[in-house]
Amino acid sequence: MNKGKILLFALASIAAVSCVHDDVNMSSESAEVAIAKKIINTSDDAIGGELIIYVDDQTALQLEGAADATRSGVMALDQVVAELGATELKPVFNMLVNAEQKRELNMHRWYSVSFSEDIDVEYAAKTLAEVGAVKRVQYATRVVVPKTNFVPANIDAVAQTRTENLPFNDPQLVGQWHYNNDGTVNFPNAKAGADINLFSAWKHTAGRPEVIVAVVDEGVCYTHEDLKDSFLVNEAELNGEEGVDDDENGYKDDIYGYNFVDKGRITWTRAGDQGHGTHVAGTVAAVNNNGIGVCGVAGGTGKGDGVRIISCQIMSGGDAAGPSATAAAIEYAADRGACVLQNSWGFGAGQIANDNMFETGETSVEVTAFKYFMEKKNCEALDGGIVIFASGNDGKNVAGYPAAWNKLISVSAVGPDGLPTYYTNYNLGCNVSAPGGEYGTAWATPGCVLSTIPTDKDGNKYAYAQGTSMACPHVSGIAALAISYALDNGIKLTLPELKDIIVSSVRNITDFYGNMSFKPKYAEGGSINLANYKNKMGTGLIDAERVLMAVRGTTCIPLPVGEQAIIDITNYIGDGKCQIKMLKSDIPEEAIDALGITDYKFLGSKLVLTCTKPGSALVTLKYVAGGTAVGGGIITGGMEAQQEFVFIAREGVIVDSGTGSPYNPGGWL
Ligand SMILES: [Ca+2]
Ligand SMILES: [Ca+2]
Ligand SMILES: [Ca+2]
Repeated sequence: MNKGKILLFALASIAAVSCVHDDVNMSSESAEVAIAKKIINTSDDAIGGELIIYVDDQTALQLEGAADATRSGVMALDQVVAELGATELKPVFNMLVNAEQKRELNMHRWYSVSFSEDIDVEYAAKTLAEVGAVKRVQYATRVVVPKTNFVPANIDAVAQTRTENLPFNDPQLVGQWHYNNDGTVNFPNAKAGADINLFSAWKHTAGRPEVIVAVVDEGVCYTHEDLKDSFLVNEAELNGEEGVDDDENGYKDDIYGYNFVDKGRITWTRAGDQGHGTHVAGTVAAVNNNGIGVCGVAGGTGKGDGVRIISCQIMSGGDAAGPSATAAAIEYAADRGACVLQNSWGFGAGQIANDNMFETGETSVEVTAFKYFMEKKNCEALDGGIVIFASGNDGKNVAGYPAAWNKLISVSAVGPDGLPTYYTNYNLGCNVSAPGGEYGTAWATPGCVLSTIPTDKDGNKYAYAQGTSMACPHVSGIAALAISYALDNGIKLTLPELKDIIVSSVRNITDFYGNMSFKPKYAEGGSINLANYKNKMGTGLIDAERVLMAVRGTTCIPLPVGEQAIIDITNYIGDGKCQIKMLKSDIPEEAIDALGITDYKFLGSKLVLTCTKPGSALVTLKYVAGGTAVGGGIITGGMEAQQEFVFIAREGVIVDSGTGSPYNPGGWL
């Protein structure tokens, strides 16, 4: 039967049953408007054969008690469902787990309606919206599966001149410039410091297994040699029966996560699978210091102490899940205990115009799922879940959705030169930057992000890739480190506090574009105009150690290596003008060793010192608050006070986006 025939048939049916529609008493014009307002998104890019509806509470209750899954007992709805020949009317969310909290968020009111793909989906949406019990109708718009070129890593072929001691023994860590860039990576104008400053962050923590990161992506290869020990394993399913939901959580055999596209086990070997999820997961949680492969941002120290991941598979064989399955994947992440949601996926930039359109009266099925994730407290150190997104690879001055939504952190990408990558989205809706890597035609691939892939036909298990998809898991890993560090120190963070810490713990990159106006598009020819990106790469380049020190409440003082530095404490205490005198403090031996500090002395409000090697150290500085001497005895004077700082010495780029730094060494170009 062709589409036209079905349409005509359905129109005739509606005319016959219109007396039961609730909107029948309205004027036809206002009824049209009311119906249109119920419809979320547009049919552009929507798939046929599925719509998502949000019903009123009474109907939801009736549906829950209904014996037939396509019968609500609400006559108007049942008639439309029958007209559409719906094969399935099923709840989007899983009320078997944590039902009470889900009811408060009205999650029980979302249903997915499946019907023949021959039926015109716009017509079906309008017909459902005409039913009074249906409060919203959402098109099943699919996200764009990111197309990524993965180039197998052959570490021997990579021209690495790096010789400094690395913190862990993983052989390919030397190629992971994005963690700690000493400027030797084979990339034009590579800049030391264009990285997430991870090595010194690892001195504070490298993760904790209580912190669960959900990787919403393609399936993650759970047999990978450098990832298999990083999974949160569902023991009941691991030791249970095939085809049985052993832990009664609504999902059969969800040992390492769940495949929301094919409804079953995680997969990564279907034709069309790229390895995208495995690459992203490796950046978060490849096992550190195991003598194998690469490192992950929060991959521990080799003692089984890294963060744990679960795979929430929303892409398979080049297909993306629709919104109901995506929403269920996000819900599943929360129900399995995740407190970080890693998302390198989304709609194309501009496909959804603004926050109002995305939230649509605060109710779309994805928004409902995100709200649940953000509200669910899964970790003692954080009162909700943090959601991190890639800003998208459209090269546009706006992030795609969901990344652009103001409740989520979205990540833009810089290259090994610290400059924006040609593909990254920037400006509107972009919150923070991280290394995403960049291909070049002239020098192979070492400027890309190096991580894990499922074993390819040639036996490669590691690959380079570029994209905001690759930048995003750096921030997810850092969020996981922040939560781990808070757990270590008995600190409890609220979700807004953690978001504030992440977007404010950055180094300023765009002041250092120098006189360079254009940057070549190394991979595709042409160039990008850097003026368009100035101050528009979110707040700046995220810095892992600064994130941890912000969790601790300790101010960072950036210092150069190999030249004398003057720290004026009034830049950090007071407004830069107040009367503060430093007191002689002993700089701890540890700090002197870590930074190779020589010739330090206190002069008025200033500490003068020279760091001879890169590193970081905690230092407590003492000062007089009020007057120029401490009061006591026959002296009326100030009070002795002290504050802890962390000194961070880096070679090359040391850029402080705060107002505190008196240093402006080097510059970028
Ligand atoms: Ca299960
Ligand atoms: Ca099972
Ligand atoms: Ca490793």
